[in-house]
Amino acid sequence: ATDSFSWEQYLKETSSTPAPPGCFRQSRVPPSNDFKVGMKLEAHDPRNSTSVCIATVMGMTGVRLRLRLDGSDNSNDFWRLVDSSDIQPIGTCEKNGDMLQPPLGFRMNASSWPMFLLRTLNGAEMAPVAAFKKEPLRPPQNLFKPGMKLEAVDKKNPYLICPATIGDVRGDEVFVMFDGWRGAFDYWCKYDSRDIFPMGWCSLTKHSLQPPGNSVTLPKSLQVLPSSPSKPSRRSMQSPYRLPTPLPALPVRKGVRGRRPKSET
Ligand code: MLY
Repeated sequence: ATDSFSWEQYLKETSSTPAPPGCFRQSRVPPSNDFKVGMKLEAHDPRNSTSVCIATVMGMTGVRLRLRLDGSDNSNDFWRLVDSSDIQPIGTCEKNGDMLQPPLGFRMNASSWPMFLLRTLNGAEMAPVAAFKKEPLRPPQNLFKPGMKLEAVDKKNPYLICPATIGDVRGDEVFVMFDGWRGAFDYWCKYDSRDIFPMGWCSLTKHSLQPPGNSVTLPKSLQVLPSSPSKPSRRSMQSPYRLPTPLPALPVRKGVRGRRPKSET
């Protein structure tokens, strides 16, 4: 179902328009991904952004890297773009006169950090300097408007990028609503967030794009009958968005679900 989603058709079905590329802090021409699984680099600890740690590329999808901080457990992996300013070549920290830090939740005794670091870096494959791309500039202002469509990282499942809609705009922030998921995954973020992309980004960068969810409240006449009478499974929540008839455009209500978190990154 993942590859059956077509923006062209979906925009027609929802009579909507995409957010122009100039709204986003993303390169017009996506960078290349020159990293390899296993390479090491320096990364800001997402849970403690002032400290720079050693990270290993555990995997990648498109131009996004799945990273794990060395000395951390395997349940705190995070994703960064190859042109993120949160990552840098090994040696950068030292060049700046700083010290590499153990990650928050370092699994060993703090006193074993210097030796752990030495062993971690000894013989490690370091990501080449050329693999790190310059972070694009932020657009000078928030140009998003409610109703615009985009592709956005699902922060609860950060390996997923999904079709989304701008639900609201307040100052420097936008409310990202995930199409077909009834608000369960929506969030506020800064307009220059690196987690939001113009329509077509996934296809350009060979990242998979999830189809919209099917959790829209439809008139009875349009509802798809479940093939078996069993209770809906988690799996069925992910079924393709395809519906028997083109959907009427869903009204974009300004300020819906407008709970603002204390802070967002
Ligand atoms: N395991 C999750 C996956 C939901 C993903 C939603 N994203 C794509 C907005 C679930 O079924 O709840």
